[in-house]
Amino acid sequence: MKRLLFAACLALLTANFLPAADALINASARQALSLNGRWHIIIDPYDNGYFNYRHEPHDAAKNPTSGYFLDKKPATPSELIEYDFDHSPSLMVPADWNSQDDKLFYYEGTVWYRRLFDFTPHAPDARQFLHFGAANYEADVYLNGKKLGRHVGGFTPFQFEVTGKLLPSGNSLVVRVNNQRHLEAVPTVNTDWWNYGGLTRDVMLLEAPATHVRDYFIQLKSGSRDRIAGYVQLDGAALAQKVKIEIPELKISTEVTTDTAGRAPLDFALTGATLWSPENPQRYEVIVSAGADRLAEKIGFRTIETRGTDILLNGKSVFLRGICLHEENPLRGGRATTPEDARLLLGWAKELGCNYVRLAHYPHNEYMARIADEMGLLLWAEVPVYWTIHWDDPTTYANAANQLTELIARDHNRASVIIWSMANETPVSPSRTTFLKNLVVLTRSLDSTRLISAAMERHSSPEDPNTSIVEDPLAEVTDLCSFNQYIGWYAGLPDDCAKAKWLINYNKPVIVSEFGADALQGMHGDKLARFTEEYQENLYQQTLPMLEKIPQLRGMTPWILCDFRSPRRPLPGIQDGWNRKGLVGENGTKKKAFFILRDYYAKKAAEAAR
Ligand code: GCB
Repeated sequence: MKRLLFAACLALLTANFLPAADALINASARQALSLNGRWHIIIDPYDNGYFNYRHEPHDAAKNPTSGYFLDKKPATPSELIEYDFDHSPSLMVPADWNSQDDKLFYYEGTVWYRRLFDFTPHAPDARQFLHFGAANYEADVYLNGKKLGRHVGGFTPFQFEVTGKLLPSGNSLVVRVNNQRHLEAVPTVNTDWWNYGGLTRDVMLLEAPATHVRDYFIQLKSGSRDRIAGYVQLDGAALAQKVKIEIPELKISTEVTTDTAGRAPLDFALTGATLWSPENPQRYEVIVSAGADRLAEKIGFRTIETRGTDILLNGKSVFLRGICLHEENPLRGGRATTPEDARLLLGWAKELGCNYVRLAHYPHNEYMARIADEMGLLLWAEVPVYWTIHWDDPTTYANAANQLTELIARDHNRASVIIWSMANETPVSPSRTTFLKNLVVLTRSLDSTRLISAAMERHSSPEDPNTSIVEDPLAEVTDLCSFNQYIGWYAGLPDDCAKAKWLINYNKPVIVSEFGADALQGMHGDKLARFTEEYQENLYQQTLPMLEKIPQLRGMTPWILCDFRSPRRPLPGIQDGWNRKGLVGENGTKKKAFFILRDYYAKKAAEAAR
């Protein structure tokens, strides 16, 4: 009974996080009016535009006052309105606010954004959707003075249908974005990255035919190298109709009929395809059409599975030569938002000899996965279930489940994405394990074609401090055994690596999801002098052979490609608000350890080619 109640409660709470994963798939292929560019803003630290002076939300208050920042024009000259978007400053979208204005560098609170636009429909019966790539962390969206809804979660897309609500000219779109941290949120208050706020990803007004393709899942069937399995999902009035899927280069054309809910399973032969791999990231144009709607994009096909302690890519054992990444452009200092940012970061990973990247610690923008598809990089994608989440709070679970669902919905056609990660360094307890196991069940129900993991932890054996044990009940249900370890930085000195022994009793592939040391680029000294490039180099030199002693080792993602901003790192003259574990410094210069890892990966690649 208790369980039933919990489930019912969860269903209700999940409903509160709507829209969950109902954003249009392949949004960038749609007819779109870009709303990127300059938006007028009002900085509102007391949330004056949202709450009245009794601290009731205006949304709910009986007597709304003039504080409601909805771009209202005074009806009479004497009407009191205490804000004015037209004469307020502006910020660029997409971008974080912190790196655009010194005043906003440490800001955590509300900023109101306003954008005016005109609109002419392209087809008389078309439907329109306001689509946000992401807003960190909470967004309340208003069009022409009316609330469209709210979205919670800083890194995944959401949209609102606005059909019939648009004017030919002078539409006013107002968004309240709030990036305050909360204990019960996902992530919680405590992280090791910058809490960039704002409309951090593209904003678009999308148009789609009255009945259109909302979603499709077109990937190789789990365990098969020549059959596609998946589904198409329509949205609109004519839900039951024919949908065509074509892959012209392979001369594939197949038709399915959707049911009255607009859904049809897909199951057809993929003959003659070259499978996608990092060495040959072959993609094919896939066209999905239904009535007046036609969507196209390039999709790669590959399989990923485990057998014993091996990871098999297209049936062949693969070693994951990886690196961790934050979604930040160090050269500019701010959130990475553009295709150029993605190419810069993934380009450095390629130079390092990587075939794999861990996108830490939250969903990165969609360009990352699309460009990884194109460049041939395998990906680990993650949700911000980080450190000490409120495991017993059903709203926290609903929030995490919603963010995970939205991430999977957005990227489930990307060949590059091979791993969904549930969490990072979470302290083992019964309620934490239940929480994460529930996320695993959810993920398997949404996508049976990819591997599931989480960055877990190791601890030292009470009998022998040099023996590291990895033991976590979560590892019983994940496909990989992944863990972070910092021997030589947070635990002991690099020389300790030589004495290290491992006790990992899982017959699964092991991925070391983090190791590293801080080094200020250009700071030199003894190999035991903290924060020097030599210390970091020494740590890499000692760590790599230590990890090779793990028989199940099938990959690694050292921490981290680039230095990144973090308020946890105040050491003056060295950190200055940056986590310095990057292999590339804040100015783009490579540190000595970069070349140690590059040489190791060159050796691993040569071994694999033999
Ligand atoms: C970790 C965390 C990562 C931190 C890193 C560090 O274990 O997963 O988010 O930034 O260590 O530098 O301490």
